[in-house]
Amino acid sequence: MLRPTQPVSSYRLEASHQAFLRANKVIPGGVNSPARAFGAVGGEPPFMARAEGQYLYDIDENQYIDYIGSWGPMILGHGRPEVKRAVTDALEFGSSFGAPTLREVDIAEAVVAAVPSISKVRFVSSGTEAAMSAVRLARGATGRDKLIKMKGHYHGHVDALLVEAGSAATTLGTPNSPGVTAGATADTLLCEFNDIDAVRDTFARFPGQIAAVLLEPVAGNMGLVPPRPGYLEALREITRKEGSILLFDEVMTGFRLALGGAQERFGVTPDVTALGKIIGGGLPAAAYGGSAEMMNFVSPAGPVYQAGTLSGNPLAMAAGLKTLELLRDERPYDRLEAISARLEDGLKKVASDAGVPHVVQRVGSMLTLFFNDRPVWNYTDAKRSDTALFGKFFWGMLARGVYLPCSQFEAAFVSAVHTEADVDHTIEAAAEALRDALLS
Ligand code: KE4
Repeated sequence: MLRPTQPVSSYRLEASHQAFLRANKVIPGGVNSPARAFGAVGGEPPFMARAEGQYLYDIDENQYIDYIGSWGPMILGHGRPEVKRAVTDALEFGSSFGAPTLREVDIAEAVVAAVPSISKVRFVSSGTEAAMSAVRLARGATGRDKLIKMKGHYHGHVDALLVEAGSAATTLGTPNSPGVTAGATADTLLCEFNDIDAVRDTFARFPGQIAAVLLEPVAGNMGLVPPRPGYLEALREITRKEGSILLFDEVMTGFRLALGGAQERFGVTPDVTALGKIIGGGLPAAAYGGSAEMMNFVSPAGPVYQAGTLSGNPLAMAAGLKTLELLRDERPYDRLEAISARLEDGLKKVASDAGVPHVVQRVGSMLTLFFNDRPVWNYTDAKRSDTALFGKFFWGMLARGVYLPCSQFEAAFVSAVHTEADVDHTIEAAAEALRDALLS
């Protein structure tokens, strides 16, 4: 249950502060991923002690309604008993073998049944690996070197894709990270998302040289930015005509926007799909897949090399398979739509009543409140947002027990166990937090 939140003035992060000091002595920035570092909002992150359902509890025993959900995986909420049991049962047989197991086949068959573009799938351990391997596959299958990437889209931290990347790469203002060599990105061509002419022009400039167009079909890493009507269809048509691979990075949208992901929701079928987050049910797992013909280029069936010690890890497969089975059987998508729409409407009303420039953008259970005076269709639009106001608003929400994504350039995630009462609390907190933010 949601506890009554304490007065904002009594919100404390003492234990977390001490933990952060300790962590900074032995971990860069005190975190194992910059997205958690609060770089975009200032201050220090709470250290979490435990999570249950839609709630997080930090080591100062503050309770939060969780709109991060581990950045996407926890669509069923934290600690779903069937998922926990699947992991503990699997653990009885061993945690890793370095040899094939039936669990990997079981979940591969579940992915093939769910995702329209996939007849064969390879599991890896992170979304970065999935996107990186999918790009290598596209280049290996076509014999072409160039790759079109969208500005503000994030595909993990592989060198070739850390170019005007979104998520924390944008938040921390380091879209082109030191250590990424010019050679590593020489074949990466950038287009604005939702600008189909830019894609056509790029193909005209590099005829026969572009292996793939890589994108998040619904962008979540510059805040939530949907595709313009017809944009995905046009990309499909252009890539087919040009003999280029359409590569959907559905690490975030896969199994979230529909069981079959954005490609099911929008009815556009890519050639290769990268998956992650939900597919591991909260444990480290990701994957990439496509037609049998395409995937048979991947070693050892074909020449494109890719490998991984913990790929298809039995515990992660158990958590992922149970999660996919529950999503398949329970189909929470209508409920996710309804509860997320309630949140969207409430945030719109709060921002309108406060008279602050804003736009709330949502697809399914992913949404972003942009402090921006016009719709956000691409990276240039997103970067016009009032990130200072967002930072103040974020802390006001945190102190009122609502954990939003700690950056204007991230999407919030609603789970199947968020309730109307949680949303109503969130909206009440938002009205107060925005009032205070505008006064400070
Ligand atoms: P990982 O390597 O973090 O598992 O996945 C990389 C990735 C690939 N593709 C998309 C569309 C993604 O959103 C991600 C990772 N998303 C970020 C959140 N914006 C993960 C959070 C983090 O970096 O800590």
